[in-house]
Amino acid sequence: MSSTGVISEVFPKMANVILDEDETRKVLCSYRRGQIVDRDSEWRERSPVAPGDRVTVHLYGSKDGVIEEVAPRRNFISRRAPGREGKIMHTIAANLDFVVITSSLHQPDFSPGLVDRFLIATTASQITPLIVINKMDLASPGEYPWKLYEDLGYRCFPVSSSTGEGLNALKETLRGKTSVFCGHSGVGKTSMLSELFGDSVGKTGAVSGATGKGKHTTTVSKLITAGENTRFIDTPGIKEFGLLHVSPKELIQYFPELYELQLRHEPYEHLPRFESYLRIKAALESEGR
Ligand SMILES: Nc1nc2c(ncn2[C@@H]2O[C@H](COP(=O)(O)OP(=O)(O)OP(=O)(O)O)[C@@H](O)[C@H]2O)c(=O)[nH]1
Ligand SMILES: [Mg+2]
Repeated sequence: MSSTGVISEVFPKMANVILDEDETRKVLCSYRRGQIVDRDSEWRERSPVAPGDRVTVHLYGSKDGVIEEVAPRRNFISRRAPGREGKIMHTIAANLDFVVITSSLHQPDFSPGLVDRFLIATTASQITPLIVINKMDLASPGEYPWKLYEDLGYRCFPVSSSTGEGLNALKETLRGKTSVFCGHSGVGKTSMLSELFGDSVGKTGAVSGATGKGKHTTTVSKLITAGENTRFIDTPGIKEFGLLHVSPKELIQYFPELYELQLRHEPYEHLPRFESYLRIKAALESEGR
């Protein structure tokens, strides 16, 4: 018997699929590499399916099946697969309305470098980014490191999973949409999702007192349905976001405020994101791009 559904979690050679006909039913399905066409001429997929992929499955009994077909993606967000040689890409999630770039104000400190890399990737894949700054309960008066992004027109949500501050506005925005929550380990992605949608999300873990970094508590990305067509994907904290398809020469176009001045032959070195632009450019150059 064939059914349709959405990929929830991906393991080596297997994936959990949530069935359309009954969202409470998860089926563990096998997949084969060969059955999925290459989506990119330059980069090979680390895994043929990603959370959010729409699939047709053949069911064996009530709990097992095999993936027969993967539907073309509306969009997807990918990065260079970490720890792999060659042009291997890791698709974080597919068929998205929002990429929620999740950071914390402290523990760990707000990281504009990672925000900028995600903004480049969401621009390239034409997915709307939302910037969330969690742990606002740790703020000193007047702390406002995300102002720069608000001034550039991005939607920012300062929140606290601990006190609940700001969560209603975020929840309203996510209603009826599919969103992936990405960011460093320990910023509070799983805590926030549990506050927003209930306790079924997963384990949370303390940030190391010694390094101020998270301990990679979430280990596998997971799509969860939260009713009213609301879906979200919790992901493991990432250390780095290696960009695909962006050359050092084109990079400035992803910093529109710098690019605009460059086109007018005006100086732009004084703008806040100039340093970040230079750092990412140097990284791309060192990768030989
Ligand atoms: N002070 C404060 N701590 C928070 C807040 N939200 C989460 N935390 C704490 O931050 C730590 C990390 O939270 P997690 O939800 O596990 O973080 P994560 O982003 O899911 O981490 P990974 O799964 O490793 O990627 C936990 O000890 C939480 O209790 C907050 O709003 N304020
Ligand atoms: Mg987590």
